[in-house]
Amino acid sequence: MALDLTRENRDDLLKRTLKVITSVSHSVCAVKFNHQMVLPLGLYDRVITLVDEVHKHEIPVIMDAKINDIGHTNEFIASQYFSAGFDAVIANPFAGFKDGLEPVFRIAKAKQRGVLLLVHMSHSGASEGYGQTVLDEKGERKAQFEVFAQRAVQWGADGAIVGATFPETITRVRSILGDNIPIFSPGVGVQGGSLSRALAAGAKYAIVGRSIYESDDPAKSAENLLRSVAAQD
Ligand code: 3DU
Repeated sequence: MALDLTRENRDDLLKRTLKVITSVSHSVCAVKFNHQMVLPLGLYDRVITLVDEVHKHEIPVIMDAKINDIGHTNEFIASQYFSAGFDAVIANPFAGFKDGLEPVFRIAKAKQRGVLLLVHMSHSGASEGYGQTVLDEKGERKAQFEVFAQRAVQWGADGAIVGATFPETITRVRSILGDNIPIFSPGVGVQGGSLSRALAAGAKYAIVGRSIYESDDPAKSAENLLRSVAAQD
């Protein structure tokens, strides 16, 4: 579950987020935060409380930092999120490995945390970057996301993000990743992606935000999503 709630008042934001966590904890296998929560609430101020709260339910917490800078800052960013208790971070392979994401992988390995790579995002403009045709290191024409899927294997990523709005891309990425690197798929629901199609195409996990936390009954919405998957099995 992605938790990107918006409230003008920070106390309201914290209270509502805690309430959603408690109500859906039996239906989700991980919780993901992004800057939407860290900016208003502060990492060591109140986000750390949320991370602890999720951990009380024995659920891992992912920081969707989309890390994308030079190694020097990437290293500090990743280590701060791991210090605050996050179990995994999301990083952007456009930054490259050498002097880019290498320190993120190194720290994650040392601390036994995870790194998930954005292989193809879910919004329509994602194809402008992740879907562009490029020449790989051997000079072969490939889609950018195919190169990123290969990098996920080479760099030892713990997961790959591929939008549910691009099911054929999920299938192609899955064929490159094999069974060892799971695909996490955002874009289900409000962004127009289909949960059943994403899973059938090869995603292992769906990342769902607004369809759960903005509904009148988040617990029920999460249960309904689970039930729809079970019915498919
Ligand atoms: O559209 P939703 O409300 O279900 O939220 C999707 C979440 O997944 C949100 O946190 C967003 O930051 C994240 N995400 C994408 O939507 C697309 C990506 O490619 C990667 C992450």
